[in-house]
Amino acid sequence: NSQLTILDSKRKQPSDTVKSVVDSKEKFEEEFVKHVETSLGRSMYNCDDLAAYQAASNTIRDALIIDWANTQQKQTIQDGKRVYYLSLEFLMGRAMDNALINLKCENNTRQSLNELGFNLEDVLNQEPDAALGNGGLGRLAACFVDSLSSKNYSGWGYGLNYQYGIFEQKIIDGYQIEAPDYWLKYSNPWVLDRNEIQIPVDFYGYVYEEHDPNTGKVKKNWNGGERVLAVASDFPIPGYNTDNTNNLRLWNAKPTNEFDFTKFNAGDYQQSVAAQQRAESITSVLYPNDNFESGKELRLKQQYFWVAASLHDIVRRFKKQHKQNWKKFPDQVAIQLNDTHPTLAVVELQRILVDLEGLEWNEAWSIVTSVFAYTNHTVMAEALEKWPVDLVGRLLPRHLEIIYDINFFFLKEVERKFPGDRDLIRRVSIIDESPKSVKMAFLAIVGSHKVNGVAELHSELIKTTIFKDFVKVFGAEKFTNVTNGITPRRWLRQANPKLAALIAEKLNDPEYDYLTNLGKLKQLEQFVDDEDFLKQWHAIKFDNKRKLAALVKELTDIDIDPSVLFDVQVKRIHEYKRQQLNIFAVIYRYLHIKELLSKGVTIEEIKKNYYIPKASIFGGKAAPGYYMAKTIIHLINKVGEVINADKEIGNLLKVVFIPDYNVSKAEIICPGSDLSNHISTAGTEASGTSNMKFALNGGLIIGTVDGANVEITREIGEENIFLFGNLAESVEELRHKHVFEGVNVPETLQVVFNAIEKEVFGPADEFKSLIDSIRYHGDYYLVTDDFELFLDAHKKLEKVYGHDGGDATDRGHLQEWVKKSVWSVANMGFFSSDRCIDEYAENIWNVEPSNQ
Ligand code: B1H
Ligand code: IMP
Repeated sequence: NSQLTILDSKRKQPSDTVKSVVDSKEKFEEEFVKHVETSLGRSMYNCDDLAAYQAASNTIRDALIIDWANTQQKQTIQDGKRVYYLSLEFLMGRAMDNALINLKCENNTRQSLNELGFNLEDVLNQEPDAALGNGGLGRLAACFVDSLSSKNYSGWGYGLNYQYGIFEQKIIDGYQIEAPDYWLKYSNPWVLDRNEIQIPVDFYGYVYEEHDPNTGKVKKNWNGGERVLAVASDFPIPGYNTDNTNNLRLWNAKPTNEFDFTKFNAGDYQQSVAAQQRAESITSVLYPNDNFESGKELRLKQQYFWVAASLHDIVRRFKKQHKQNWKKFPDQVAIQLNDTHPTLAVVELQRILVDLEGLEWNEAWSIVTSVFAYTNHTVMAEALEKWPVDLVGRLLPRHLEIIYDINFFFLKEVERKFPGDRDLIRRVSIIDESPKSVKMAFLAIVGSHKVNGVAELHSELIKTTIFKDFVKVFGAEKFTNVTNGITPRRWLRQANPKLAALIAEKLNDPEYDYLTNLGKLKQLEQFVDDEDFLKQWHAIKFDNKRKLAALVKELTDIDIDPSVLFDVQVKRIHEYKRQQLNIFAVIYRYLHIKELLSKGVTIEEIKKNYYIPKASIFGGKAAPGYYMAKTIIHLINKVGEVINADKEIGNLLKVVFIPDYNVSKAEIICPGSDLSNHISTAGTEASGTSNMKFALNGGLIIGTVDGANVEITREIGEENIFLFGNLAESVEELRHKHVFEGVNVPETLQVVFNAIEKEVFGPADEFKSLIDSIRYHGDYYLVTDDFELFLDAHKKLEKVYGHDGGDATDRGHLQEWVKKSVWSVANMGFFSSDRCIDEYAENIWNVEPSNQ
């Protein structure tokens, strides 16, 4: 370590010039102008908002890079255990606003930009979202890297740098149309391209045996047939209130420079260039499926490319300091598998240790299983990865052999523990016999020392359903729970600056330390009877609703009145998430209102005795190949067209579909909702994380007893959430009943189906499959069973919102609602992703934060 000591003494200290840009306006302005004139090659006279965004980002980034380099050096010198979070998705959203907040230089930057003639919000709005993820799973990874940095852990993320993120959703004639998201149109100031970090990754080829004369043993070798280079792009991840700045390393696929002589000799230059170009296709596009596996060869290629490059990098870093002292590897490295997508890493590490480093199988395997841990995010059958044996064998011939060996030794162990239980052995086998395929979740369990679900209910469910046999084999201790969380820096401070400021003031916490100690929110309880405070709280919510209304107007040209109840459901469109239940209830409400009006009941009487005015706000993307989800989007839009054009209805009811829901829109939508829907069929939503985002911003929840709703209820109290619906334990029986006794469509829902079939919302065939799936195909998601319970829950909550049945535009009566809102926020501390990371660190990774 003497070399390290020398390095340490020589390492650059944060240079005053760069570091001071975050502290001094003069310095910021100087650096900004320098970037405009040199990095961008423009003059201040033709500097538009986009150029200002780039120059400001470059300025802030320079400061960040110094922290980043120091953190890496410090971590290297401290030589502690590092955590690696392997995720095929990182849904980061925008970087600049987040950096300003974590570096605590928002005010200075705002003022500097003002002095230079720019408005901070306009500048921030120039940044495209980094949308390298589908939904919850990818955003969770983004919250986790924020917490790893903010809580002073040494933890890196590894993923892919897709050229195209999740598609841009356009709504045309009420249909979803997908447009490519080429997010790297302009150079990205937040990335450092590490062109010097190049790792060769092989595919295809063949395995051959070699006799080692020294040991007398037969050694397996893999000769790859196609080589691609993995080149690193690094994204610095600033922590809040700390210099600790970790790294998110995303790989790009590039062609090798190695020349294909066979093709050259054949005189086929064009062909050989085409083959080179193909290499880049590996990281060109994110697969746009949420909770669904399409099983495409290119997807498997992405997975191997990514895990091979990441492991090579991790092993290289280890060897740099510990040579081949492999016994130490599990003390230095913890790797978390975000779902089964990186499961090949288990096989790759075993291959590295046995084939390349010459370890004995058992020694290698015990290292492998101490290093890995696996997080399961779903129990839905269509999302569980199974790769055809043929495909794996062709793409990765040596890996398939190793998978078979892993399975062989595992099943031998099962046989030893449960002699003669042939059926158990068949059930837990990693290889499915028909069709012959590799069950990735089983491989991940066998290759890990811990398996966790993402909310209590979900973690219990995996133990009693899909992984039941593995509890028997490995014991229940191998299975654990880490309930998901969200980062309060982005989801409170950044999304809702006014509420964050009010909280800081009430907590007497001018430095906003509560953002890394979210349990402090509890102190808000003491203000729940303070009239002035409630008024301030409500005024902030109203202001946020105004902002949301402005966004809706800008994107859809629909006017919604900020004084009505904003009833929001934004998330990926999926039958299990049940946007159809929500829109059917909206239709029912509309039809009922129309009926009342036709009987001479006045709008005022309806508001008083039946329905308070509300706007139903939807948003979310459907996977491009998911017909039913697209049908739901179409129905929502068609219903909106009819209701919004109905002059009689006025502001009593509006329906909007916000196109292209993404992270930066969520930052406006979450603070602007009164009520949000988390209404999945019980037992299907593993956790949900937007439920937490809405509640942390003072919105109330209507939800089923599913995922993290259960723990949110426990924390905030059941009087502060509107729960309804059948419970997870009844689902199987109800499904069974639907199939064998038929589906019973309640009268209320029948009215809705009739209206759709009478073409009130346009051609009926468009929606036929949706109705048929319920009426004739077993209503798998229990829409019929929960429909009236959903209507009842609405009646209850509208009483609270409307209180004495009065007009909701009178804000005085909202007090009961506002109190629930305060009460919820005060008890949301548990759902900080900082708490998740601490739990992973203690129970799974066995690492401690460094004392910064
Ligand atoms: C979640 C996925 C998912 N669970 C496969 N599973 C994918 C599965 O591209 N694929 O193949 C993509 C995504 N995503 C979500 O994870 C759960 O549905 C949520 O309930 C949970 O909150 C989230 C984070 O744990
Ligand atoms: P890696 O861990 O080898 O990938 O290094 C990541 C980054 O941290 C490098 O680009 C270096 O800038 C920095 N770094 C890592 N180890 C050392 C060290 O021992 N001395 C100085 N810088 C280091």
